[in-house]
Amino acid sequence: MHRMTTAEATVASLIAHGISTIYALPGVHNDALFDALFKAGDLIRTVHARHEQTAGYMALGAALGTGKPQAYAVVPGPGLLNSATALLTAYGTNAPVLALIGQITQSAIGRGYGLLHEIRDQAGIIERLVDFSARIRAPAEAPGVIAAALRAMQVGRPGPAAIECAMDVWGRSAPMPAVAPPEPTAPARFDEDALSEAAKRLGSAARILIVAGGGAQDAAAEVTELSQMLQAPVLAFRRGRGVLDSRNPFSVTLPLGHELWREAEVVLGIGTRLFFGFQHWGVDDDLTVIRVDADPEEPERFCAPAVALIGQAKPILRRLIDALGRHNQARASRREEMIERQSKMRSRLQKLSPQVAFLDAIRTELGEDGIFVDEVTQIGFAARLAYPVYKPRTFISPGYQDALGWGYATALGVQDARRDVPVLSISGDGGFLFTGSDIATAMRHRIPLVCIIFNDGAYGNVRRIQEEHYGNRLIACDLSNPDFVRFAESFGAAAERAHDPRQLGAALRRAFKRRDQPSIIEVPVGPLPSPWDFVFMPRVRGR
Ligand SMILES: Cc1ncc(C[n+]2csc(CCOP(=O)(O)OP(=O)(O)O)c2C)c(N)n1
Ligand SMILES: [Mg+2]
Repeated sequence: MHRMTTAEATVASLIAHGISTIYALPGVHNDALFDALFKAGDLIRTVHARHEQTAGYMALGAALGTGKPQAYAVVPGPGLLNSATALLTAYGTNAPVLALIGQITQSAIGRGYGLLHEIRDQAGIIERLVDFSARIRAPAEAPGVIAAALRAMQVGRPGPAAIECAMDVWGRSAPMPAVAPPEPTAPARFDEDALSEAAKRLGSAARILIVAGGGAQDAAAEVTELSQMLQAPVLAFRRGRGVLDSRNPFSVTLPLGHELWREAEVVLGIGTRLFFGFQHWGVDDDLTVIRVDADPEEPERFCAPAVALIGQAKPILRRLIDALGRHNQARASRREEMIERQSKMRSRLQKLSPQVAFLDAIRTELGEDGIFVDEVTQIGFAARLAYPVYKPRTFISPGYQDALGWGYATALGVQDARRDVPVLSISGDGGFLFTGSDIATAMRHRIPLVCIIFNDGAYGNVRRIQEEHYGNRLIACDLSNPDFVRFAESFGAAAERAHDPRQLGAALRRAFKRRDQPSIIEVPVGPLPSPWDFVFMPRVRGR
């Protein structure tokens, strides 16, 4: 036994669980925590940002880029609320992000004194944002609370957790045993009956569509094998992109997925909500739905599936593949059919050719392992439909929150955690300035992120909707912007302007060579063609 403060025990527990970086913004409530981080030396890095939103998003980006738990620390009240969008997006993307949040002194909590950063019912607020939340009330509680949070973040449906600790409790000390390493998780149990039922139904069905979501990112090899065995195309929209390599003709995005949904006898959803199918495209009695999901509640949400396999996708699919060896019928190749349909779809997507030309330049320069971080902007919308993704976790997308401004900050976290590969962030002029001031963070921590700002001088998406659907009554959509090149240069970043896809390619080549400093490329654009016909498509089944 030796004496440790709550903060020291917390930091030791985080380290024991493999957390090696804290994204952070300090303040008086967390002084003892930061002192413990200082004392931990090289065992844990502290990466401070210029806004709590960025600290939260960086932890989110690091989690999505690595698939491993990540943490951030902020002050209570304003610090928590500033980071709340990142927590919300972590929840929506099932990302294992741990928020460490300060609190006013323990005895004052709930009394309404109006202390610095006091917020009414902080525990209640965080409880609604995440599935696991707790307060550390004494030094001896720290290892147990951290372990429980890390477990909750990874077992079942993954997701964020939040822990608060009062400013006086962080510094309180007590004799403590050495922090124990995390307990190994119990091996998964399989529902053998459900597995063989799924294998039988899949094995005897002719036209199968696999839909991959974010929960399939760690099962790329298994999904690829299943697709081949079943001659089944694999549909992904945002978070499942890259599970099946886009160079495989069976890898499809939304518009071709819409056609295949109409034709399918069986849909196999893997780590996906099947949102577009259920909400937009429809179901009927001729469609058998089979679900693989870590969350036992998810498969029943929209409509009851024929079979639900609950657990991590990778081991379940491995077992399913084994079982299919006994049940799968002989199948004619659909390869030629898929090649032809892909080529027709590419011609249809030429409607978005201005966006696709920029995406082609990006794809060429980013290289095989480079990571693309999506944003809520015209090029992002087109990327979800037409950007070829080669590997899992190389297309990082915000999922259903689609929170404008997530891009640059999240990409900083992706690049910080994945220093081994180039990372590209795209933003519109609108989204970029949410966190563009964190070029300072990229400079401070030498994060070599490359960001392209597609500048149309507007919240372009909003503007086009007002033009097309509201009689051109334009309101709150035109923007005054800084000179983005001079803006970036004023931080010391490398910056240039590119006017067409060829110039963009050359600028990217220069930027990806700079491995010790961030780069910004501004691309001035005019209005771009609407992607929405390829996203919101009519019902094709049922009523
Ligand atoms: C947090 C948040 N606020 C508002 C919106 C609504 N919204 C969606 S797209 C958009 C405009 C985006 O503008 P910009 O980043 O310049 O991209 P562009 O459409 O011009 O390419 C807005 C305001 C949103 N998605 N998220
Ligand atoms: Mg814009």
